[in-house]
Amino acid sequence: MQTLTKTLTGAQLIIQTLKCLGVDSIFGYPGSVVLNLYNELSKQSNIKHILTRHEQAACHAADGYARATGKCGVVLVTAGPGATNIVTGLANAYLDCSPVIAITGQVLSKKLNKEAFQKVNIIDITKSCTKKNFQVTDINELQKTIFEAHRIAMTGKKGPVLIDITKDVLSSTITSTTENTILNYEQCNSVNIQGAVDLLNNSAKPVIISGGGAPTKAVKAISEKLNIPIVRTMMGYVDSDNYIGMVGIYGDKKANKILKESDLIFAIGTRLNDRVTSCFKSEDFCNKLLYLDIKPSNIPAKVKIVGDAEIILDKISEQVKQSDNKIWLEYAKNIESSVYARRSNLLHSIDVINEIQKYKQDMTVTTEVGQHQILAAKILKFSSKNKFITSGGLGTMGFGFPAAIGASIAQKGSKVICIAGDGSFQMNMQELATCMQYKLPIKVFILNNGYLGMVRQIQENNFDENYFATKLTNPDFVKLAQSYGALGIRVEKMADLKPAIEKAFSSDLPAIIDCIVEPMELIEHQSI
Ligand SMILES: Cc1ncc(C[n+]2csc(CCOP(=O)(O)OP(=O)(O)O)c2C)c(N)n1
Ligand SMILES: [Mg+2]
Repeated sequence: MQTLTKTLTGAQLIIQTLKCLGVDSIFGYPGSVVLNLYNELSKQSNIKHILTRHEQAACHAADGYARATGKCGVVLVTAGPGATNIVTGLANAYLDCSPVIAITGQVLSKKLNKEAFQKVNIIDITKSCTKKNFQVTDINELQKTIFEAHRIAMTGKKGPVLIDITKDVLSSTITSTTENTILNYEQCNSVNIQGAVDLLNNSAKPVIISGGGAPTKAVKAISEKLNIPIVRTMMGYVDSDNYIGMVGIYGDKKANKILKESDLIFAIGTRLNDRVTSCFKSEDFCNKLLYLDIKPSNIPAKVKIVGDAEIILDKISEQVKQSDNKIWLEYAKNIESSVYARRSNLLHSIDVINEIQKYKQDMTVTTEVGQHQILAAKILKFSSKNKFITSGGLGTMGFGFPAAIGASIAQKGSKVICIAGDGSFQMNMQELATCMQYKLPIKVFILNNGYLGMVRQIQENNFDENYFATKLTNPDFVKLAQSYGALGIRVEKMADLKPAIEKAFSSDLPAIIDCIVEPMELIEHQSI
């Protein structure tokens, strides 16, 4: 509880309120409309401002910060193009349930109904990719709106909230005696525990699908109590010997196989989007689905529970009988994994990722989007959920590098690895300048196949190898790194890998390791 009794400007009030919410970093990009707030930011040292080189990157960095810390990320941009540049970042955070507060500057309130330079209706634009958005035109609404935005971003299914603030609010003043009563988190509701217990008690071949919203410890506990094999989505993290593999169209064959053979699918903390479900017949899937998530969904299921998975799994665990699924679990564990198909003697992405696994220790890894992302998600092992940061729901090329900036800032400038494709990296490679400015020793491994590989793979399989608009003419990434003052290293064969990784990891500079890999590499793909 904190009481504010000073006369403050809107700009000062925003900073006070964010500070009170525990915000220590803001990712942003200035413009005249928000300069008042920037001026106040410059006068204090509690909140660090990180200037990116593009607003989209600022939003992804705030998102990466949120995923790395579990706290709310904050992005601050100006009106008009500043605001529209964060739309992809908001949609990305929205689909992956990452809590972000976006503050956008807006033209003077008296101009809202007139033609004005840089006026866009960011409220209408972002309605469908934020949990909620607010426009503040009155300083008396400012503080409570920020608290409410934070509460919404951090509560239930987390996600981005936008606050559009008119320029006059930033400079007007308020004498406030506002009390901060922070956060009353929602509890679970509509709980059909008995239905879940009955399904589990009567199942001989259950499987858990663990998604990005599943509580790691509680999933492990119920799986090990009942001998239930666990598969995960790309966003899921599993810490259990009962883990079988990743599920879905780019998943592991064995994980999909046991899902098909199971008699009960217990899906926890996942949206069950088509990346997961489209390799199963809908009725096969839904007829044996027990679905637990914090947000109501319209996917048909035998039993649905809406609420906090941790609390509900504990309740289910208490009531369910010790079951006898040992034979099923052993069967699931012993299904043979598919063999990775090499296409040549050239270096393959899988070689690079396997080598990174040997050296990465406890470093956070982010990825861009494409074949390299799927391979990283399947191969790399982590000590905790927030160590692997990837764009699951939106699949946003250009996310991984700025997300690594957010994660590195969250970890006080620590080394963070970004596994990138040559296509994706070029969507936000200007952020090398941000890494240099804030001395962030991010190590970007570009798996350079000279293609938009994942799309090229679809052309190979479905469009008679017509590689139209997927072949890339790339810059020299080593020279690019060097031009920013970063380290640039090229890897062309297996023997180059180890020395390159050692050199990159022992340096405090940002580094690009340009790994030239087999252009025609394929990743495992499954359909019905
Ligand atoms: C912003 C954006 N544009 C387009 C796509 C469609 N897309 C998905 S993967 C991919 C290719 C990515 O190429 P690259 O980064 O080189 O990765 P690779 O698959 O080669 O490993 C494309 C174009 C996307 N996901 N995001
Ligand atoms: Mg590529």
